[in-house]
Amino acid sequence: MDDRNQIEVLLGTDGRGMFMAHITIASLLNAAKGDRKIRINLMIDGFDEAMKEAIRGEVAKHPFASVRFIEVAEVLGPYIETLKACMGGCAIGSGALMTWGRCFCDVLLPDVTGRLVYLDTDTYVADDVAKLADAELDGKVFGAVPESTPTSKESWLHRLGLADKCAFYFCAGVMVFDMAEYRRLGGSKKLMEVVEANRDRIFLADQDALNYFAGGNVKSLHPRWNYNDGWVEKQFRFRLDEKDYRGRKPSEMMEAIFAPGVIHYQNKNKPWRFNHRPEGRRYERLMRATGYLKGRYLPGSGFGKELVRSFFDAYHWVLVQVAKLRYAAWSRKAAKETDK
Ligand SMILES: [Mn+2]
Repeated sequence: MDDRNQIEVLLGTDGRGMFMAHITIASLLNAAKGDRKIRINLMIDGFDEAMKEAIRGEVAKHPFASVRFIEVAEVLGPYIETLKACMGGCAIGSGALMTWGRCFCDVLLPDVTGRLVYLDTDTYVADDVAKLADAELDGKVFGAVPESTPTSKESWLHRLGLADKCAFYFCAGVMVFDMAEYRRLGGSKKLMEVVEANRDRIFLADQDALNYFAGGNVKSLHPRWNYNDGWVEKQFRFRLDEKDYRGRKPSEMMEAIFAPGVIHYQNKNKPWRFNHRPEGRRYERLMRATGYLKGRYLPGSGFGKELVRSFFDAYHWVLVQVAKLRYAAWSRKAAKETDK
């Protein structure tokens, strides 16, 4: 295997959120084809040796994978007050500032010069990350999926004053960086200048900052790479022959529903606690496999609740089948139209 072909992945967590990073990493390595080396670059803060050992143990199950730990406190330190001031729209938990680490990847990972895949730790990777790392970027600095945002005057682009400049506002939870391009455009140094200049408007932390920095220089990736499981229920709000639904192609949203590449648990209902979200089961299975769920039930659940959840599972399964049928009907219609 050739090192130049190595896939570089970046995640970040503090000690408290460590199990989430572990599960994202496990899902990613399980879904990888394994014909390319993968290096996990894990930004950490407040990690003890046992936590590192658990992550190393997971990675060691896969001969193609390696991991290195990167302390971020020192790099973020000089900017902490500025960064805190830009988080009005975020819940500040213990690890909230960690997400800023991705902006400093040019400094933190000096040896990464090609592509870098960034993943939030509230994700589950369901397909080979190589496909994401190799996504066509058309010379843009980032690849990312448009965020579901109102298309009206209240849109997030309007909030930031970017509406004339950008075709869409992207979600920074799953990103592909072109590192050479990021450095050429000034990287984290330039990004912090942008943050200083716009700090009254920056509300959603580094996601707003990255949208400012890019200013439209972003390739829109297929939505299956940042799949929100709520779409399976929202599918009836759009017709497949429409060009656009909140910045995305409806037909591609359907493809994401039945073949997600990265599931992003963006809603407030997270899969490590009991709820009725559609894509919780595979997360729960991996929690068991990695040893983070030992009892019979998720926290907050019990026999009766699990029974109700089974009905929701059946309902969600039906919704996925409906999505497949709608998509097949649309494909047939589209094929007929091209024949004419
Ligand atoms: Mn997230």
